[in-house]
Parts: sequence; C-alpha cells; structure tokens
Amino acid sequence: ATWFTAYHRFTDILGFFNSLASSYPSLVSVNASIGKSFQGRDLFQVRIGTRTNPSVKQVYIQGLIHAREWVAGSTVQYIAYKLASAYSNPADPDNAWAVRTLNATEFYIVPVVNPDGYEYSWTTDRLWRKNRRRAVTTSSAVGVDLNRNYPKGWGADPNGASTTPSAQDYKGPSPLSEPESRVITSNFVNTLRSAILSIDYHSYSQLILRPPGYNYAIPAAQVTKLKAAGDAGAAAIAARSGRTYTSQTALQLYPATGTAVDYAWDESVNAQVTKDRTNGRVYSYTIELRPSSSDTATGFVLPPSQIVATGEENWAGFKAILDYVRSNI
Ligand code: 0X9
Ligand code: ZN
Repeated sequence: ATWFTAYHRFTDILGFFNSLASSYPSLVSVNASIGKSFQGRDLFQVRIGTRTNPSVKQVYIQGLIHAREWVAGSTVQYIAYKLASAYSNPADPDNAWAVRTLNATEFYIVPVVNPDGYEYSWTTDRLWRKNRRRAVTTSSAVGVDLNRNYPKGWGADPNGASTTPSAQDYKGPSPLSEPESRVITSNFVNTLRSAILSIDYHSYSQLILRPPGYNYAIPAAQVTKLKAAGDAGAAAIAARSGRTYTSQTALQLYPATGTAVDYAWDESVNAQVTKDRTNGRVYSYTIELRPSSSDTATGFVLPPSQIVATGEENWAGFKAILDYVRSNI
C-alpha cells in the first residue's frame, strides 16, 4: 500500500512486478529477460492479458528510456497495477472498463528500458539521461541517448540529434548501436503482431506528443485520428486533475530523430507485424509527465508526494486514449 509513496531501485521495481504476477497469476506474467543492457542487467517485460481471445490486439507501454525521469517509471507501474487490480476486483470503479478492455486487448510493458542509466541516476548522478556505454574509442564520453538511437529517421535531421559523444542527445555511432535499443526493437517486432497503441512515458512538461517527431509525411486520415486520440487523453487528464497536458506533434516541440514514437508508428507497417488495422499503423505517443514546462525548479526531480496524482491523471488519460483507439482502428 505504501509502494506509490516513493521511487524505487531497479531490482525493487522487478520485485513489484513479480509480486503483481503472484497476486494475479492468471492475468499477469513477467518475462524476466528479453535481453541484456550494456552492463548486463536483464531488461524484463510484463504481460497483462487473459489468454482467452485469439484475435486479441496488443498495447505496448515503456518507461525509463531516460534515466532521470523517475516519474515515468512510477506511472508505468501505476497503470499496470490499475489494470490488474481493476480487472480482478468487482468493486473497483474501473472493473467494467478493465474486463471489457482485457477481453479484447493484452498489454506488453517494458517498465525500465534503460536500467544501467537508471541505477546510475540513483548512485551517482540524479540527472543522468543516457545509457552507460562508452560508444566510441575516439572520446572518453559515456552514454548514448537511447531516444535518438532507434532506426526510424536516425540522424535524418542534423537538428534532431547530436553527433558529439558527450552531448545529452548523442545519437550513437550508428542506428541500433546500443544493446538496449536492439533489445527493445527486436522484442517489439517479435511480440507485437497486432499492436494498436504504443506509449513511451517521459518527463517533464505535461505533453501528449504524436508523430511525426521530425519532418516526414503522415497520411491525412491518420493525422486526424492520431490527433483525436491524443486530444481525448488530454481532455481526460484535465477532467481528472485539472492539469493541462498539451496535445501536439512531437515535431512541434522540437525535431528529434531516431526516437521511440516514430519507430513504433513506422515499424508497425512492416512485414513482421500483421497489418490487421484499418490504419495499418499503431497509434503512437510520447507522453511527458509532471511537472509543467514552467516548473524548471522541480524539473526531473518530482517530489514522491506527486506520484499518485500523476498516476491517477494518467490512468484517466490512458483509458481515454485506448478507448478512442479501440473505436477507431
Ligand atoms: O527529447 C526527448 O527525447 C523527449 N523529451 S525529454 O525531455 N523527455 O527528453 C521528447 C521526444 C519527443 N520527440 C520529439 N520532440 N520529436
Ligand atoms: Zn525523456
């Protein structure tokens, strides 16, 4: 009951999901390793689903690709906890929603994309962002920005990522140069055969960002639907907590290349993934959590007293986005 009053270390987050699986064994399972980080930590994946519907669609959620964005971790944990407990508890106000949704949808969650960076943000540098690999011998700098290392659009815009190894947005020496991005992308194409929605949680600035994240074309019909689902999420958050999350394209924030939001949108049309969606694409979002963009004094170091409020408003936002998607695939 006190879990969401504090942030937690990587091993304890794994323990939280293992105990969620013990509490709801027919609904929740943990794949202890989908692959390893540079320093040898296991990236784990959580599945929440009933295994009753053969035409089930997948929803993918990830967090903590950026080490210092701790509330992204707690929010992913919160959403997973709500899915499992609401489904399993008839008295829960979200029970009917969860039963209806889990009858048609299964959830694949990678709670900690960047475990090496995340642990480093606890032990050594609270504001660490990147992974912990020294990527090139020509520099002593450590760390590649995993959210610039995806293959979609890697390096396509010189303003979308840095070529300097010490930079916070260093794109790495090549697309998928990093073990963590290779694990995440091969897992994505291997497990998400009929994915309809992908969300990558970050902080901060209270934004719901949709593709494109750099300058490329998206068919007009998809533009309309991507915007509508994001807008629905922002409206639900405002209704729950009064907080403003701005729904806009990622490119409107600033161009970024080789990112998760563009990868998920793009990869879902490729041959490995079954094209049984009306759009032929997943709905893909990067959501920037609390605090607001003007609260630079708080920034990435959101007090733990706001974990539950951030989780609650984003549970509402998540449900609204998914409801729109399920009605408009
Ligand atoms: O720069 C990022 O990777 C994300 N922001 S953060 O402060 N969490 O680092 C936003 C990426 C969204 N995509 C684009 N802006 N294109
Ligand atoms: Zn981030």
